[in-house]
Amino acid sequence: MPKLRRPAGGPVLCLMPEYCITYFNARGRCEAMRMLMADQGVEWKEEIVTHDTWQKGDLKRDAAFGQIPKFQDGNLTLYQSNAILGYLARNHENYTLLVKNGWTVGLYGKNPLEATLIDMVNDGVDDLRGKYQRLIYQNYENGKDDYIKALATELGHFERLLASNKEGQGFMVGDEISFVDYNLLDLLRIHLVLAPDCLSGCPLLSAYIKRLSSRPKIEAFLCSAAHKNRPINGNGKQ
Ligand code: 6SG
Repeated sequence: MPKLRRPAGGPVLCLMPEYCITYFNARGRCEAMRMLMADQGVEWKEEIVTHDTWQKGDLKRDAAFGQIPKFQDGNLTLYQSNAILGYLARNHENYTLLVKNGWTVGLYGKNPLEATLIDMVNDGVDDLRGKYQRLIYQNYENGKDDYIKALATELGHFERLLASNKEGQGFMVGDEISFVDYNLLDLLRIHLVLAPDCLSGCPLLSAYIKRLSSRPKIEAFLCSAAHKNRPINGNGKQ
C-alpha cells in the first residue's frame, strides 16, 4: 500500500507509492505502465533483469506464472502486465473530477459499462501484442512481410473503435484517458517502428498518437533517455 509521506517543503500529506518494476531491459510489456505512471506524475524504481540473472532461475521460480514483469507496491507483489495496468488504473483516479454516481472518475472509466468497454479494447490490444511478440521472438525473418500485410486489417479495428467514441477526437472509451489508451499508444508506436507506413489508412489513430504523445508528461517521458535508450524488445529486434 502507498505510504503516507510529507513531501519536501510542504505541510500537506500525500500518498507516495513505492512502485518497482522488475523486468528485462526492454520496453516490452512494461512501457504502457511506465507511460501511465509518468503521465500521472508518480515515480517508480526499475530492477533490470539480465539474461544471466534470469538463467539462475530464482526469479522464474518465484514468479506466479514463471514470467516477468513483476510489479511491487510496497509489500504487495503482482504479476501479469494487464492486471498491473488495471491495478494502477484503479489506484490513480483523476482527482480533478468529481465522483459521479458513486463511481470515481479515473483511469478505469466512470461507470461499469465504460470499465467493460475498456477491458474489451484492452483484450484487443493484448491480442495484437501477442501476435507482435510471436513475430519478434519466433518468426521475425520469415514472418515479417505477411505480418505487415495483415496490419491494415488489425489496425483498422482500432480505427473504427476510436471513430465510434466522440467521432475519434478523444480517447478510446469515455471522456477521459484510461489505461487502455496508454497500452494502445505503446502498441501503435512500436508498430510504427516495425512498419512506418502502417497507419497511412488510419487518420484518426494517427491524430490520436500525436494528441496523446503531446500530453506534457507523456512528451517528457518519450523524450527521456530512459525511454529512448531502452530497447523495444529483449532480443534486439524491432
Ligand atoms: C517475456 O511474456 O522481453 N514475459 C516474458 N520470458 C521469460 O522464461 N502474460 C504475461 C504478462 O503480460 C507475459 C509475460 C512475458 O505479464 S517478455 C518472460 O518472462 C520466460 O518465459 C518478452 C521479453 N523477453 C526477453 C527475452 C526472453 C528471451 C530472450 C529475450 C532475457 C533475455 C534472455 C532471457 C530473458 Fe530473454
